[in-house]
Amino acid sequence: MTYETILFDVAEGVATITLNRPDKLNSFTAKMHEELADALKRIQKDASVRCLLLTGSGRGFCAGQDLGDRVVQPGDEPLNIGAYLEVGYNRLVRTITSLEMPVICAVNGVAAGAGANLAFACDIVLAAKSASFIQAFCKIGLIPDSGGTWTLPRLVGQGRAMGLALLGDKVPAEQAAQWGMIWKAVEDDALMTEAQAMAAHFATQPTKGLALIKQAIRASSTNTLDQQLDLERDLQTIAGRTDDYREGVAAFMDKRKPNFQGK
Ligand code: LHQ
Repeated sequence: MTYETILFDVAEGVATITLNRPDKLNSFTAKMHEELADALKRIQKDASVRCLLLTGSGRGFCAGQDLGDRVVQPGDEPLNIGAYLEVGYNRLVRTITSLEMPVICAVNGVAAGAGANLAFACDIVLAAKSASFIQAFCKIGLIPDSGGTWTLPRLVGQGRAMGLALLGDKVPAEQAAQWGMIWKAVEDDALMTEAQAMAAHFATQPTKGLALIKQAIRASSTNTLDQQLDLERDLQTIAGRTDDYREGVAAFMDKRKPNFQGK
C-alpha cells in the first residue's frame, strides 16, 4: 500500500510514522486510519523493528478527528460514531498499547481530541515546549474517546481528569509533564533529536524484556496486587528464558557492553 496521509520509514531497528496532513493539523480521516493500520501490521511482521516513533508533520501533532470528513458529518440518518470508533481509534489504541516494543510519541504541536489520547496511549511521550494537549470532545458534545476516559484518570487522578474532560482547557506541555501526563517537555528544536536518540537506544535494548515490562505495567491498573504478583512471576519466567537475559548477565560478568538481539 502506498500512503497519502502518513509517512512511514524503517531504519536501523526504528520504525517512524509521521501523521502527514499538516494543513489540517494531521486530523484523522478514514483513509488515515486505514493507512496507519497497514503500517502497524508491517511493523508487527518485521522482526528488525524494535521501536516505534510516532510524530506529526508541520505545526501540529494531531487535531483528533477531521470534523470535515464525510464519515463523521451528521446527515439525515443518525450517525453511528461507535461503529466508526471500533474500526478506527479503538483498533489503533489496542494495537499501539499491545505492540511488543516501546512506542515513543514525539508531540511536535497541538494534540487535541483523539490526537491527545492517541499520544497518551503511547509508552513514552516527549513533547515540544510549544505543544499542548486539549480534551476537545466536550466542546462538540462528545466524550473523550480513544481510551481517554480510562487513561486520563490513571495518569492524573479523577479530579484533574474530570476538569480536563469537562472543561476542554488547553494544557501546555510543561504543565502536562508536571502533572505526569507525559514523560518530558523539551525545547522545540531538540524534540526530534531527543526522540530519535531514545528510539535508537531502544532499538539496541532487550526488546522482548521491554515488551514484557510494558505488558506488566499496563496490566497493573486493573489487577490486584495478588494478580500482579502472579503476572510478574509468569512474565519473569518468560524474560528469564530469553537470549537477551543470558547476554545481559554474561556482559555484566565480563564487564563489557551487552549485544542484545531483541530475542
Ligand atoms: C481541522 C481540525 C479538525 C478538521 C483543525 N478537523 N480540520 C471520533 C469519531 C467521530 C467523530 C468525532 O470525533 C471523534 C474523536 C475526536 O477527535 S473529537 C475532537 C475533534 N477535534 C476537535 O474538536 C479539535 C478541533 N480543532 C481545534 O479546536 C483547533 O484547530 C486547535 C485547538 C486544535 C488548533 O487551533 P489553531 O492552532 O488555532 O489552528 P486552526 O484552528 O486555525 O486550524 C488550522 C487548520 O486546521 C484550519 O483549517 P483552515 O483551512 O481554516 O486553515 C482548521 O479548520 C483545520 N483543523 N482541527 N479536527
